[in-house]
Amino acid sequence: MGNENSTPVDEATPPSTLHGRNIEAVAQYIKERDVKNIVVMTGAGLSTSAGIPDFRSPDTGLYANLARLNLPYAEAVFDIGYFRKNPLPFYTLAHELYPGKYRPTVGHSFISLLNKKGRLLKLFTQNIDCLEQEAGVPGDKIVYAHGSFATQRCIECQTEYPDDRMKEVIQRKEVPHCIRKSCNGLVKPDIVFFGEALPEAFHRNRSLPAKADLAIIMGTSLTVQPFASLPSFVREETPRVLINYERVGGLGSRADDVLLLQDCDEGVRKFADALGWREELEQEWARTNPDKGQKKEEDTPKKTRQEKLDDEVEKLTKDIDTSLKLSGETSDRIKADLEKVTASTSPSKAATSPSPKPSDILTTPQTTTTSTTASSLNHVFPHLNEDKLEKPSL
Ligand code: CNA
Repeated sequence: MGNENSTPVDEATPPSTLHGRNIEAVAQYIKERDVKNIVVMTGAGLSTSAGIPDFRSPDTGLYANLARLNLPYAEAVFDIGYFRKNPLPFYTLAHELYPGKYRPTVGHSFISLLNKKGRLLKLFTQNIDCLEQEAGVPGDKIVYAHGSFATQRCIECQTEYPDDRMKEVIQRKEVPHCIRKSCNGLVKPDIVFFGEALPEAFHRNRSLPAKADLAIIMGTSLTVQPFASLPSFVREETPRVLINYERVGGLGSRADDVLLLQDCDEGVRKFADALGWREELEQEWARTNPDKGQKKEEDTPKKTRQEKLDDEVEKLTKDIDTSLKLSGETSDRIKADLEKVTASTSPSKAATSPSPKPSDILTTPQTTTTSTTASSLNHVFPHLNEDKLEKPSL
């Protein structure tokens, strides 16, 4: 992250750009100045109300639950080395997370509405669920910082794989191979795995926050670099709005920062109320395939957010558990392969992820714990290690 001071600004300090440090003042600023260059930055928290668990939450996060399974370590599911040997766990997960299953949230629709009103400069998302596009945000307005399921290619010869075939293969829970018969390499969605570079689009666009007239940050812990630095490149006098359960990334330390420490959907509704856009927001959201997700919940007894996430995680872990019931022979082969992979693990990975002891691999079921690495997502994307970052030149 940038060298930004993270001390919350004194309540008595007057904002320099806004009339007040609240969402009504931000709405007033948008209207009075006819603000058109809004940059939005999002993370997993924007999609949790759609039923997609985040990765790291101690009990409901995917990693916490994957750790109970026979993977050598939970993050192996996104490890390119492991994927080459055993792509099945990833494809089981992909079957669950594949776009089209979940309904976008009101938060996603708020971003689409910003775009329809000609006020969205760019959306930077860390998410891989493509719900932004499903909500109506055009692809050219989105920077998928960690890639997405939108495209896929052979990991050997890089030949692109057709979208319709990918959908069919994932629905059948199969593993796709290169369309070039002579190659037959494994196909993988363009999601950033361990040891892979960030998409070129991220680097091309990462100076945009400095041109923004307003930044909105939603549903992210701002722990993954270099994404986490983006808000610090917003100009000092430019208002920044954080909508998140918790204060993150030094937001609140500037005079024109406005914090809505609450649910993303509630926060954007409050924002829309202040802008006088509430009805349009609800209409925008109503367009997002109401037969999926939330609609069904209206017909069934109401579950708490926690219960819904628990259900989703349990279903997912059961599916993966089933896929991973390996025969003794396969298990031995993978164990031997993994010992080789472990031996050749890159230094950044080794530094951030507890290396499984060969004797633990595929033999010792891991308990669900919040490891110390859970406080940072560097273990998810070790190549994003802060030390290795080039700062955007602004
Ligand atoms: P994170 O580190 O899990 O942080 C999520 C943040 O959102 C936390 O600060 C939570 O308190 C907050 N939060 C969770 N739910 C809500 C809510 N409903 N309203 C308000 N705040 C909420 O996730 P990040 O995105 O910061 O981490 C980056 C990783 C997670 C990226 O690489 C993603 O690819 C990855 N991820 C993506 C998805 C997805 O595509 N939907 C799901 C899980 C993980």
